Amino acid sequence: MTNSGIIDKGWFSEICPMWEGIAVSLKVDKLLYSKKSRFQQIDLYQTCSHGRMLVLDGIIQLTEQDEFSYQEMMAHLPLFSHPNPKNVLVIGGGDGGVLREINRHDDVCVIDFCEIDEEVINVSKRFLPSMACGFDDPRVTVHIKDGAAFVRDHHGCYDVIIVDSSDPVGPGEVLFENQFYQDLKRALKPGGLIATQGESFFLHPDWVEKLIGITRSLFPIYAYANIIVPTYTGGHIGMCMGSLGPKLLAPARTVPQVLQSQLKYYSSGVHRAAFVLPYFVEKMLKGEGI
Ligand code: SPD
Repeated sequence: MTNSGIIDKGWFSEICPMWEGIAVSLKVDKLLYSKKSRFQQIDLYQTCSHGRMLVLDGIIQLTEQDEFSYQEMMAHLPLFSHPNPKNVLVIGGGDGGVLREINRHDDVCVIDFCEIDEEVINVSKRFLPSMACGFDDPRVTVHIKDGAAFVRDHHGCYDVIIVDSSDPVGPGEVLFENQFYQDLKRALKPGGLIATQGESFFLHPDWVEKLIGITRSLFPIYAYANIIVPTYTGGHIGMCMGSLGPKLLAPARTVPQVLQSQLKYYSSGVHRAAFVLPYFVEKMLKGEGI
């Protein structure tokens, strides 16, 4: 195994110690790009059935075929949970998919976008133009920086912070620590909220329990949402949310029809449904163990 994943008889398999003994495989046609950046191995495949696929350190980040579910939920669920989001920070997500979705919100005025690895942005602009299409929006400022350091230096600035991180192996590890969450809270304006990539309650309940525990200890309102993503191992991923005011479980505003018509996954019904969780996860939310 290399940190590019495994290729066998034309199939890419996502083998990772974080989900021992289970893997998603996609038949691939061509490796379009493969290079180690300062931070990680970046691979871009043409798959046979799911369009192009971005892989970082052997882990699938997205495929063109189903990326919309993750990117729409990571953007619209937190933004529609807030009554009036004007200032938004995105950490990670160098492919630009979450940014594309945020840009659909006309009322958002300032979007700070902080990504540690500029190469991911460059590769996405070159190979994933349908995702990396929002960097030139005049509201967007791109910061090539460590997200943890960036939030440490910003106090009381944002209505919504979205952390589109990779998994807690490699450069994303620090984004799963208590200190980072404390810094996120301090970077919020009064009434602000955060949404972070929250892993899978089937594959790593230990991580989910840790993230929920941190959020519960820091925020008066917290929640955990489920997102279906067929090409992530386990078929889904979660979003951890902490709020200084907004209630989270339902949209705080009507989703305008013009915006809704541009989406494939998010809707006000999906917003509410995402928080309906299996009983064992409900117990984790209450701190009653796994
Ligand atoms: N296990 C994969 C988690 C990947 C989360 N980030 C995806 C980036 C898409 N914008």
